[in-house]
Amino acid sequence: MNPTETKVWAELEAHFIELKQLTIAELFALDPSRGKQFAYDAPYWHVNLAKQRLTEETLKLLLRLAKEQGVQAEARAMFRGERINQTENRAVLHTALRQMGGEDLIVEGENITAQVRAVLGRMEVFCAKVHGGELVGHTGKPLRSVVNIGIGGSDLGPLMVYEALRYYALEGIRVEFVSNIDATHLVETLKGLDPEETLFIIASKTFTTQETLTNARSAKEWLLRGLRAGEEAVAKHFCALSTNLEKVEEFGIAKENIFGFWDWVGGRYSLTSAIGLSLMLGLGVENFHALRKGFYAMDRHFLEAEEEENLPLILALVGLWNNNFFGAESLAILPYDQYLHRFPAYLQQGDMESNGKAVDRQGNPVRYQTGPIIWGEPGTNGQHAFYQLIHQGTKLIPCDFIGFARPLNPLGDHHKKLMSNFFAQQQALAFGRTEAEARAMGIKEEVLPYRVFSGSRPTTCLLAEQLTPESLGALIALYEHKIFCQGILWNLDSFDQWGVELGKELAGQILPLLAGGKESVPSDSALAEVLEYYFKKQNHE
Ligand code: G6Q
Repeated sequence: MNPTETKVWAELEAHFIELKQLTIAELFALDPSRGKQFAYDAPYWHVNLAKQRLTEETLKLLLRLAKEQGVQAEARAMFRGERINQTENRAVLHTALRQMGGEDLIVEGENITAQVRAVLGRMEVFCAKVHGGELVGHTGKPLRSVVNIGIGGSDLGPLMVYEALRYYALEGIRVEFVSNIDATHLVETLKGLDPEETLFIIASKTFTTQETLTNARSAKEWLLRGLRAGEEAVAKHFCALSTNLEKVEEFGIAKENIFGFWDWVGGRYSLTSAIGLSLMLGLGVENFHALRKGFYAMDRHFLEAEEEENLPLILALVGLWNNNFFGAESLAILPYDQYLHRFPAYLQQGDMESNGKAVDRQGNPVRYQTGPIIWGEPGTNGQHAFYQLIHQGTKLIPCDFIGFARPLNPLGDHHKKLMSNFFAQQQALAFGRTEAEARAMGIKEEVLPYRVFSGSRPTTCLLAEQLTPESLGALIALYEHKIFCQGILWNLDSFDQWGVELGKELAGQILPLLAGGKESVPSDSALAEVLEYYFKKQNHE
């Protein structure tokens, strides 16, 4: 059912009309204890929602919405392996990838847990051989550089986690990521790498993605040229992560170097599958499992916690409240930790590819807002750039502030200063600065209007003890399940991505034009016009 058709929707609308009159400052004045009231604990994470524009009544109504939409029943269906990805007729089982206890999961007669365990086992053996120097390159040298070639879901997850957990990276092995079809990415990455010591991981679920295959072929040429070797060297320097074993073998990758996964793993949810091989190689087997442990802890919380305490569900409802009632179009993700610098980009895919949809699960166009625009950068950098618009612009931008109590690099008072900014920004956004306060500070009348801050800009505070593989895994799972809940609340299929497929088709149509191999007329006059310029400049005219 669409959310707007639920019984509680009209009540939410009526409640909103009343609540929107109140600023966050007024909400605190009405109930000074709200700081405690809206605090939540989930594995590894403590979250405070008191600086959101809501009351207990809001959450009560929103939880009724979740009930009417059957969010928890749908969650159980996902964990059980029902085919909830309707448009692709697939199960959605990324949670099975990190299952660390309990009974084996059997779906449609297949032991999913055993399959996952088998691939993880092969990955571990492979990593042990690389780390121990047993697996060597064509010339007998140990493999010290790993280049993961993939894009989208086969890149962003491992790249984000590798950056986030760099502190824990193994010494003596470096991991690089190449995704863009722009040759610059590959060329710049390969500079300084020694082909004798380089292992390429070709990560592609379908093994048909233009960018990845083009980069893989060029990497192969670079390797064979560098080694002055023939195709036989490929077996020692290439492995593949894919569901399409046939296509991988066609590429020439040895069978024992192929790590499979399954159609029930969505690209953007795949980092704990074989797609995480670069992580296991770069961070070590133990850290990879610690990451899975964090995921698993949040999975259990999501599955078992009561609705009122269920953090992914609560975050989803608050997001919907800002999106569908306050009309917020975006959500800023602001990690106060430099290691998390790719986290907003990773979430951009996770959220926008999942819930950037305008057709409901019955195939009808939706008449309400769905997924928000996700963006962000680490703090405090963003404070010196785009926060101006969040503080004083015309748009309402809810923000998630993500921080840690203990730094990984305790240097002087850096962390105290970092975190004082973290807390201060949330306070400033909530309470702003009134005219009277500005005047009392001695601000001159002529600039007073510019020095006033309306406040009442909603923020969520997410805190963990320290950035560890476990807390990172839990954080990712928290957002994954939040996205899932919102998909159900908005009645969307969060697990297809036909927009991505369209891009893949269109690039294939224009390529022959650019390659000059085909006499074909561009289908629109703007394209014809820019192509004229493009070809002229290619010929230095
Ligand atoms: C993710 C999307 C998309 C996909 C890439 C790469 O959920 O489906 O980002 O991961 O297009 O696809 P392959 O892994 O098949 O190369």
